[in-house]
Amino acid sequence: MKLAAAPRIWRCGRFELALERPLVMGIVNVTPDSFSDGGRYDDPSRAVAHARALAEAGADIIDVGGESTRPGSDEVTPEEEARRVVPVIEALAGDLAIPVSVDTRHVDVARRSMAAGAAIVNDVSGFRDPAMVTLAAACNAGLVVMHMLGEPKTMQGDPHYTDVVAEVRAYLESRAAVLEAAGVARERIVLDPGIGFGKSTAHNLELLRRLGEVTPAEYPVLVGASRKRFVGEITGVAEPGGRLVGSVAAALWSCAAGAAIVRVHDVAETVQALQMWAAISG
Ligand code: HH2
Repeated sequence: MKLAAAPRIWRCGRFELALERPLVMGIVNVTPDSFSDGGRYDDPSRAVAHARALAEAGADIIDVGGESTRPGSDEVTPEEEARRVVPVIEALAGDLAIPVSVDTRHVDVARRSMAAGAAIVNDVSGFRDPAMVTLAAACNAGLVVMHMLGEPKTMQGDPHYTDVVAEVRAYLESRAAVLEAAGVARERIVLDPGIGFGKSTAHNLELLRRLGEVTPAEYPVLVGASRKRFVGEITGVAEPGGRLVGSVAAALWSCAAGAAIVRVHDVAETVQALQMWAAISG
């Protein structure tokens, strides 16, 4: 399955990313409590070193987050979040040749991150906050618009959909329409079904299985399945760091089903798998 009508480029500030092959977004969580790498990179120098290593390993984008949005997590104040991410983004944007993305749902953090050099705003709440829409319209950053049911604190309580694919699609379409009506060019927008954000394992699997139906073909799709709980549920691997192979399998499936970007912790391994997939698929 191919997203034939999707644009061939993603405009992200001063970057124009070609979407001729799937891109790999490497994750850097500058947090004490992220589900898989919390506490490992919460010191700025360790976060910067890790991001550089991911770029070396072949990442096309580095996504920097300062708030865990794992199920049950508490919200972090925008001040604290900015304190975590801004110095890291500044250091990376100054010397990496690839775009740096900020993973935030807070407008002040997005604004300060862009001032520090972030070229992409990745909002797990799908630009629900009208102030985020206004900011998006006033800048030229790339935007990742993700679907999340409710809030991280409660989203895994008992997620319910009549038709998960149709409902996620309707949400993403409506958020993209709001952004475009505010003046955002379509070529800046990427949509993301939000694997694990208010979804059971069955919901995640259905979204991946029917990925081509989850978004309108005009928009590139990003999938973030890396090390997530459903990978653990299916494989029986309790420790997130042990879910590498299952995660790479999910990334490969996603790309074969049309994803333009995969968001992963294990960049080198994902890049290697995608190189083989690309060579075989021609
Ligand atoms: N998943 C997480 C965070 N941000 N952004 C997008 N666009 N898509 C995702 O699937 C996504 C995301 C959760 O993963 P992680 O950052 O590793 O964990 P935590 O939220 O605990 O920091």
